[in-house]
Amino acid sequence: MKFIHTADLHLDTPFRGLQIEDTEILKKIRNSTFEAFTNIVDVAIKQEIDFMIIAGDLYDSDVQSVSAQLFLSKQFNRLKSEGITVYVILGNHDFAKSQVGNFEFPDNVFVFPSNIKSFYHTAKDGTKVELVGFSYEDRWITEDLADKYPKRHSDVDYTIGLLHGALRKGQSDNYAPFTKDELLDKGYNYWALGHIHERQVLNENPYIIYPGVPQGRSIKEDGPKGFYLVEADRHETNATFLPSAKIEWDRIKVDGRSLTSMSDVEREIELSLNELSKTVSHFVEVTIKNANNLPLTVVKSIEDDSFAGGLAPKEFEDNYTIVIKINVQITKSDVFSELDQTFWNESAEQIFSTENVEAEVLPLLKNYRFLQDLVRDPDFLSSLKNETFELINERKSENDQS
Ligand SMILES: [Mn+2]
Repeated sequence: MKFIHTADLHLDTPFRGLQIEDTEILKKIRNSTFEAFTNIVDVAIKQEIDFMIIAGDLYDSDVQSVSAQLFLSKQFNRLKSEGITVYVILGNHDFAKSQVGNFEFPDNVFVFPSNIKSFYHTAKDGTKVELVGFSYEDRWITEDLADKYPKRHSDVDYTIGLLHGALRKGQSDNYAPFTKDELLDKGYNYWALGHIHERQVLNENPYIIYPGVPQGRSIKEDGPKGFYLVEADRHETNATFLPSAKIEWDRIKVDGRSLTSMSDVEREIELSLNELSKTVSHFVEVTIKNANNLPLTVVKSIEDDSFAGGLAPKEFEDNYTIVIKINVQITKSDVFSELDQTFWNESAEQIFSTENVEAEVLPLLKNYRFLQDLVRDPDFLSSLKNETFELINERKSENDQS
């Protein structure tokens, strides 16, 4: 049998705060969460899957726009006409109380209630599947519901747990907290998770997967985004990640050591942009590292957003590449003001002395002799100092720009 596991569609994300004026491009951005789901439905139909799982957060806002509701109904109807069932749990963005008065979904769509429930599905190849899950009634769930999932029954071939939640951390566990062992303990064949927007495979046998968002919604959600196509029988499960995003957010790092002029910078950025795939659009944040040899006037004009704007957009048929931001990082000490520099020199001397590090760190390492030796190594001290300096520098340039 075949099924698709997706989550966190966040349909109709408003994409606020983007410094883009081109209305054509803005329109494409606002459409991207819809397009990504359309792509998933296309694959579902082409692959003739048995059912689709959506593990929460269909909508971005708890006030669901009519256009998002209509869109979803239309896509669900496309699946219905191909005989594909959809199993949905509601998450913390689309919790049940927020759905009152919404359009009803077509009858191939099963939404889990707020108490743990099982749906049963017989796949085209005869595999008997049990799907277990629950929906968020409200915005937060602090209770350990994972523990309350039933153990695997022997009268089905394949059991899937659906869960919108986060690994228990011990504090602010507001999203149906669970531990990996709790899930493994149930003996299920597959755990279809949602909530964490970055793709993660928490376990492989059996699979416990966060597919991540099908469409990245800001530079914080960078890299390829997609969903999982799963082929399985009672003995074996193969899960394949497939891309669905039409727009990819990318962070690109350029080594700036050899750059001494504006045209150097432009050429170097162009080169790295050319390496990006041409099959999707790219929104790129470029960081020029070690830009120590760039004249300060050039640094200033690069940090001015209009330079990034001047580099874009590049179009490849339907797709385009846009540089949305350029960061310049200078590792030389003169990026600090005189006062900061003096302060840094004084405090660094004090903090990264052998005596101080030994006094502060050694007690923490009393059971780890091999680490104690490392701490006493002068090379380690100086690299610790350099890395700290670089980190402060990075934070500082981030602060200056925000
Ligand atoms: Mn989400």
